[in-house]
Order: sequence, then C-alpha cells, then structure tokens
Amino acid sequence: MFESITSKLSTVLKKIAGIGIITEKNIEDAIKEIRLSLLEADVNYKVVKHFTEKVKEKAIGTEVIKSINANQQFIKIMHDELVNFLGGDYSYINITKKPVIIMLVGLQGCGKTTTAAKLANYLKSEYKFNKILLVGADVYRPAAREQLKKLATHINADFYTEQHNDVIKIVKNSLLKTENEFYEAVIFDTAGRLHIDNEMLEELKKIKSLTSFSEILLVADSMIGQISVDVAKSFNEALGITGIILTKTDGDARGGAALSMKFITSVPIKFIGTGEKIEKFEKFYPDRMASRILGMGDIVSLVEKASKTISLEQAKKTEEKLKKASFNLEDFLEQLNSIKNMGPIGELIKMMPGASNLHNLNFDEKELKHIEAIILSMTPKERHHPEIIDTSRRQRIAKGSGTSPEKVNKLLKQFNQMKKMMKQIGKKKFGAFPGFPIPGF
Ligand SMILES: Nc1nc2c(ncn2[C@@H]2O[C@H](COP(=O)(O)OP(=O)(O)OP(=O)(O)O)[C@@H](O)[C@H]2O)c(=O)[nH]1
Ligand SMILES: [Mg+2]
Repeated sequence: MFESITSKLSTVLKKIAGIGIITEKNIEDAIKEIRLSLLEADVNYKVVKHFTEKVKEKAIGTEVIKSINANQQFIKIMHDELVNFLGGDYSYINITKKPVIIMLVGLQGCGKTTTAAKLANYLKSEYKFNKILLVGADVYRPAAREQLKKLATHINADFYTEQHNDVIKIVKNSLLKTENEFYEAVIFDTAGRLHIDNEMLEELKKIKSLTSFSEILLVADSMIGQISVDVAKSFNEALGITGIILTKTDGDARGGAALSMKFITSVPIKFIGTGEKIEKFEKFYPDRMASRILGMGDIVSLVEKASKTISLEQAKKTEEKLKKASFNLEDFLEQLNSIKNMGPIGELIKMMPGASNLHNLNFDEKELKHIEAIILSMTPKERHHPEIIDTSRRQRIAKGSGTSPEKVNKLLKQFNQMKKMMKQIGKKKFGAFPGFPIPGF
C-alpha cells in the first residue's frame, strides 16, 4: 500500500542523488517536492510540516552542503527523520507480568477479531506460549462470538464467552478463568462502532478499570485515510492505548495517514496486518519501513560504511588531485584499499538501490588483487610517473606481481583512460560517488 508514497519520494531522492554539487537552493527545492509528495500520500499536514522543517534544519543548518558527499548525507537525514517519525525502538508486547492481559479496541470492521487470532498465534510462535485464552467480548454484532470461536479452534487456542449481553460480567468471569486455570495470556476482542462514540468509549473504560492490562491495542484499518489520526487520538485520550496495529496494509490506499498516527499520538505502531490469513501479521520496524518508503534498498548502510571508511579529508584530497590531474597510481591503490575495507565488493553492490536489476553482475574480486599486486610491484617513481614504464619494466612488474605483461598493460591503459575521464569531470562537476574514481563505480 505504500507504493505511491514510495514512488514519489524515491523520485525526489533519485534527483538529489544525481546532482553533483548540492546548494541550499537544491535542498529547498527537494524539500518542497518532498512536502508535496507526503501531502499527496495522505500524510497528516502537521506531520508533513514538522518533518520537512526538521529535514531542512538538519540539511541546511549543518555542514551537509559543504561536504563532498552532500547528496548521500541528505538522503541519510531524510531516512533518519522518517525513522523518527515512524517511531524509534520499542518493545512489542509487554510480557513481564503473567498472565499477559490484552484488549483490542477499534472501529467496526477494522480487523479486531482477525487480529485477536493473529496476535494469539504470534504469542505462540514468538514466546512459545501454550495456554492462551481468546475472549469474545463483542456482544453487539450477532455472529461476532462465533467468528472468534472458529478462529480460536483454527489456531489451537481456547475460547471463552457467555451468551448474554453483559460485557462486564463476561470480562470479569474470563479474568477469573484466566487466573484459575493458569493461562499465560488472555486476549479480549471487543465490539466496534461505525464512529467513535462516547457510549462505546465508556464501556471500554469500564472494562479497563476491571484489571491491570498489559496492553490496550488500537486496531486501525490503514485504508480509512485522514480520520485515522482522529480515531487514534480519541481512543488514546479515553483509554491510554499502548500500541497500534495497522491492518490491511496489503490494500492499495495511500498509507500516509496511517503512518501519521504514531507522530500525532506518540503511541507506537507495533504490528501490521498484511492479509486476511492468520500468518499475515508482522512486527512493524520503523527503520525498514523508512527504507521501503524511500525506495532505497539499503543505501543508508552503504553511505554509513562509505563515510566510515573514506574520510572526508581523504575524499577531498582525491578530488583536488583529480582536478589537477596529479592523481597517480599510489592514490589509486589507496582508493582500492578503501573500497576493499568496506567489505566484499559483491555485497556492497547488492546494497546499492536498483542493484536487484543487475542480474549478470559479476565483479571479479581476483581482478582487484591483481591490480593491487601490480601496483605494489612498481617503484614509487613508477607509481607517480607511469609513463616511464617501458617494455622491460613492464616485464619486471609482471614477474614481481605474478601476473603477465598484458595485465600490466591493461591496467596502465585503464588508468590513463580513467585519468582523462576524471580530468574532464573534475573540470565540470563531481558525480554521485566522488570517492570512487574507478570506472563503473
Ligand atoms: N486484506 C486484509 N484483510 C483483513 C486484514 N485484517 C482483517 N481483514 C479483513 O477485514 C474484515 C473485517 O475483519 P474483522 O476481524 O471481522 O474486523 P472487526 O474489527 O472484528 O469487525 P467488527 O467486529 O465488525 O467490528 C474481514 O474480512 C477480515 O478478513 C488485513 O490485514 N488484510
Ligand atoms: Mg469483530
């Protein structure tokens, strides 16, 4: 369901990634586009305002613009802020106190009954709970209790209800049953209403007062759009909800509104429902969601790795050398080592956005070792002035590096081409990866 927000934001990011030199104006333009994309994706306007202000403040107020890999840093700021607004780290279900007592609340049709079963199933697999009680506390919809009973049987959990309309009595009795029969967890499925109304909230408050709940979770249909924020606010003010479960994220709604709930209420989104089946239930990971929304593959860890391995100073030095065309084979070797320190090249390439399209990508690590051996077999003078390398020197270098004169030739040729290319680029502007003066990077 997050396709539209993803495609919009990733377009903006791609633009940024393609810009050589980032200026304040570039950033302002990008932020304007981001603002529009978020609004179009149904993200709550307050969230949009806060988010874009934060990104701007960080991007313009800091050293980002001056730094050499400004575009990547900007993308990282976007990602980090998005993680912030989706929620940082938190626990999922509070299981410190046994029995674990959970109540599910939410509007009609949002997926409470289905989610009760999904959650029970999750507790079984995640925490190895064996004894779970599902309680039918929706006395209003005719077949509600029957629906939950069926689901309970399906997942091998116990079910309890009573055939009358006194919800409070049902809850009290099921709490007694939970204690007496040593259940590890009890989950209450409550009734939904079409709109939030006071009567409904009063009833839920009464239920809340009967015991100390481990979790009161708001089940929210991610398709309902902007009102989801009001729904979350009302439920939270009345009950103090401990988490949100977003259902129907497999649908085609724009999703931005649902994602705004955390920011507005400060209540974390803990799980998402991704389909009708019991297994279609996942923990919500803010960082993964942020990466997904930005369509970034794993660009953030790539950027982090790059900035750790290649210092800005080093990159600047390289830039200067390239501009002056004084870049020599020794610098080239230094660059190679920086790349090698980042890990296996194949792994790095896999992390780059869009790498999934590169099916036939075969990066030969051996080739890098050869290049390294060849350069190391040269004298410092040769490394600085490769033009002095004649046939006999070539043969000596080949011998010393365990390669062949052809290989030495090839490297020298490639290096010359690269230098030429870099000289041209250096005159105009820098590409997205100024730290990588190797063709193809
Ligand atoms: N596609 C999809 N459908 C879901 C998901 N969660 C629930 N549903 C469907 O949504 C419909 C309503 O689900 P219920 O669990 O009955 O919702 P409820 O909140 O208990 O509804 P009421 O008891 O009437 O208030 C059912 O058809 C579910 O199969 C989900 O994550 N994805
Ligand atoms: Mg129900």
